[in-house]
Amino acid sequence: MIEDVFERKTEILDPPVANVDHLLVMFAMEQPKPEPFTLTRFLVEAESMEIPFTLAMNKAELAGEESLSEWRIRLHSWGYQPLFCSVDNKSGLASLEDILKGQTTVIVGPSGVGKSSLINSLRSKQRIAGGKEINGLHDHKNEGSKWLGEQRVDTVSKRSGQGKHTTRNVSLLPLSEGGYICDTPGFNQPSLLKVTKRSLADTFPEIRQRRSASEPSRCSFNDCLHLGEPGCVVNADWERYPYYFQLLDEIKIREAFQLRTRGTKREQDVRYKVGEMGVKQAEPRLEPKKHRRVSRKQLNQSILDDLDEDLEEAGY
Ligand SMILES: Nc1nc2c(ncn2[C@@H]2O[C@H](COP(=O)(O)OP(=O)(O)OP(=O)(O)O)[C@@H](O)[C@H]2O)c(=O)[nH]1
Ligand SMILES: [Mg+2]
Ligand SMILES: [Zn+2]
Repeated sequence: MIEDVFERKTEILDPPVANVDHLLVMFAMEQPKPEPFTLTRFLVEAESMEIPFTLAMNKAELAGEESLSEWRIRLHSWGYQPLFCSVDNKSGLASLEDILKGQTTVIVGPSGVGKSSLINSLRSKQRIAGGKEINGLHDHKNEGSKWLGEQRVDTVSKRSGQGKHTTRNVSLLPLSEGGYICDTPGFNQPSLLKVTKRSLADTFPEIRQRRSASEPSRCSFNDCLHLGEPGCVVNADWERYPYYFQLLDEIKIREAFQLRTRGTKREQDVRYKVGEMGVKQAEPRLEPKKHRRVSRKQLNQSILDDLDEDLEEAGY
């Protein structure tokens, strides 16, 4: 039953949730190990939401001191100060609790990193409290188990070290210190739908930093994409430059594709193909039958022919 509808002030897309104050991007130090390109995708997505976010690296107790310090330095060079934590030995949880209280947070990250485990751990206090009244909200008797129950967690796969996609739904849960946390199913490929080829550069702290360091000169061209244009102040001398390049490529293809086919916005319309020498290449995901049957009726045939030609020329 819908009881009230609030004005939409903020919105995130993956998963679709409105009126969020804060995003918690969670990865694990081990099981599964952080994959730098996937982590970059999550960071780019978080930056593009225009909502404050925190990066937490869980399962810190499984990683050696050396690996922790390597990742701390590495992420610092990307422009981030992650919070290392462990749901298992409770380190870092007090700081996280502090950050989360009083806000509505959505937690995102790959499957198996411990999102639901963290939520259970943070909410375990209020479960003991019995559930008569939490944060001024009455616990309706028949809702009690859902509102207060634990989120299901499961071990990561022994073979792959990846999570098993345990959480299937998005659910909003009250925190004992006030505020809400939204548990979400783990996934690996944020869609980056709010990012355009022009705005991508702003989602990389390394580029922002190089541009502001060169004030007031900046890049010679206003529409510089920092791909080695003359007078560009952003060099290629930073670790994630290849990722910037790869994401730009992907977004360019998506934009061209969206422009031509209109109305394919929520489709996963880019996929990766491993090409020569193992270099990954983005290409539009064409679902020939499904896509064409609808489109041919609606779209001018010549537009589709153009698209085919362009793709052919580009070698797809
Ligand atoms: N060693 C260790 N294991 C942890 C820690 N936190 C969570 N786990 C374990 O990691 C596994 C996955 O935890 P979940 O909470 O289900 O992970 P999730 O991120 O919610 O996964 P999805 O729901 O699939 O997205 C479980 O076996 C947890 O017990 C931690 O700090 N250290
Ligand atoms: Mg979960
Ligand atoms: Zn530039």
